[in-house]
Amino acid sequence: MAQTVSETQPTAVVKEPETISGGHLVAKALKAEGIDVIFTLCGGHIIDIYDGCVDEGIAVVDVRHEQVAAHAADGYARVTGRPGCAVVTAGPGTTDAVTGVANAFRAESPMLLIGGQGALNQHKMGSLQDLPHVDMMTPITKFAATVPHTARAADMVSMAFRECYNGAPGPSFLEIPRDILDNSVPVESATVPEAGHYRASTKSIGDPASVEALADLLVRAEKPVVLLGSQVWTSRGSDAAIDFVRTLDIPAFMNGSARGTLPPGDPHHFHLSRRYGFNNADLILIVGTPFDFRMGYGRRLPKSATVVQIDLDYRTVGKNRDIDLGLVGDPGAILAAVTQAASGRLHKTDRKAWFAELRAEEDAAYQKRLPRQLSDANPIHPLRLAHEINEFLTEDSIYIGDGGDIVTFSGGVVQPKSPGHWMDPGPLGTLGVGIPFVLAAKYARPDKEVVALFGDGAFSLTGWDFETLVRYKLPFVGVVGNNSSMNQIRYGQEAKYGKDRGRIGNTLGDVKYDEFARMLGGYGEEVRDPKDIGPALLRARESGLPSLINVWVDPDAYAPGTMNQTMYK
Ligand SMILES: Cc1ncc(C[n+]2csc(CCOP(=O)(O)OP(=O)(O)O)c2C)c(N)n1
Repeated sequence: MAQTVSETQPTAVVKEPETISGGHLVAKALKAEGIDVIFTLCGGHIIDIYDGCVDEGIAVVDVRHEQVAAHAADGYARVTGRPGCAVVTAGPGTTDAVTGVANAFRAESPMLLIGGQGALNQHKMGSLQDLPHVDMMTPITKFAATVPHTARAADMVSMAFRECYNGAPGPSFLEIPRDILDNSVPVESATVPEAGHYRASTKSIGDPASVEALADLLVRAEKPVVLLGSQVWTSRGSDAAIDFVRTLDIPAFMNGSARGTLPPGDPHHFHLSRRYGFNNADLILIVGTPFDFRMGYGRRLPKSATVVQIDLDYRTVGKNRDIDLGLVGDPGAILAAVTQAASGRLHKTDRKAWFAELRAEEDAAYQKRLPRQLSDANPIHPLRLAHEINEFLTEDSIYIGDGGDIVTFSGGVVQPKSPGHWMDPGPLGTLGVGIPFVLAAKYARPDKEVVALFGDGAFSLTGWDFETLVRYKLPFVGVVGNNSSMNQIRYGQEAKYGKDRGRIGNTLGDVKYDEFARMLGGYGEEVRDPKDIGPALLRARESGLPSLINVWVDPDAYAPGTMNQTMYK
């Protein structure tokens, strides 16, 4: 039998180098970061990343608007403590995501937005969807860059994540041209940073002398108060904060994401007496929240009090209001160090009168509001709606507020029962975060119940992604406080220009959001009588579906914050 050439003459085998594409390198770096899901809306520029995600076991959750993808990445970071990731196409995909990135920037939420771009060999030639994305993103991110070579794709993804944690956390942006994702390079030429090996793990307490100085101030103080801000939750310092207020016996107020650090009813939890507390305290400790509009830029703090500020960001400490002591570092680590430095040196009984004074203020404010909270009025008073939602929440309910006046009302009444169970846009005040935050929260924590209150205006901005919740089988209890208008703005217009000229650009149709929910495959009910709110919420919970309870609320009831226009002061 004739022998073939290969059998008779062994030839040298030239082994082709193993190669990997840019899209697959990106996915490997995402995996190393612990990303298990990307939020996205598809486009031809980014398909190679999807293919990489398939190999790495990263879920691809597709939404109906890129703003939703970016807000979901922000929300995912808030809920998990790990950065979120959104992937969008070039041009309009990236511009659509700008608001989500901007919101994460002001809220100090770590996330990576990856945007597509035209191929490098068509650079500035007018390719489809070409825009100067990096220039656009630079002012609203901690880091924005283009990936210039396929071999750098993974390394630069890891770099972008590292940059998210420089000081106070925030978003990064990477633009990756189409050919960079499509091309392949030899595996050995491309660095893929190893999980857990490309950034520091330090949680800094800053200067130990400042920790001692703060401990001394707190031991000596007779009427101290502490305001726990969002960074307490972002840096996962809740346990340290709880230990701090209990060991040092300090009344605590909470704002933003730190709401729920202590549960309502806890002896150290105060809520309605903040103004009184600040006005009468001898020591005010501000932790992880800036002196921005929510704090009246610090101007409302009395000159007589000693003011101490702790923040992750050096630039925030002492900004807008002079302070007596400033500490830069990780809020949880600093609070733990201060607790240790001060413990055993306190005379708790000395503060009994101060606690009693604050509690009396708190109770008086609550009693004053209670009749409206329990109002049987028809149309429904927004405070009654907030009251019913508060009664409905359990320790496992993550509460999301997305709206104007209706959410301002609820902020005073709705109390999350556990740390990290409160989500609002943060200081950018972005309407439309609600549905994306529901998506992120329920996807990340299927064991939790998610409850969201929307203004009808706010819901309309991103409401189509209710369909995404149906598609991914993510049940939640949604409530639309429907006043057929953008009331928070309407109030200011009517107050300034009168009833006739004040209804410009702020009225909405009488939309039945319950029907909208049913049309998309969810659960929906309409409520006009206050006594029906509670049972409707229970039925929504039991439906096991994404739901919207459309509650018609009184369009002529306004929150005090709206009437005083405090957000502009
Ligand atoms: C994206 C965005 N657009 C506009 C605004 C300005 N704004 C603040 S409150 C508000 C009205 C919101 O109306 P709705 O959600 O129905 O709540 P309501 O005030 O009626 O209770 C508007 C338009 C904003 N904060 N965010």
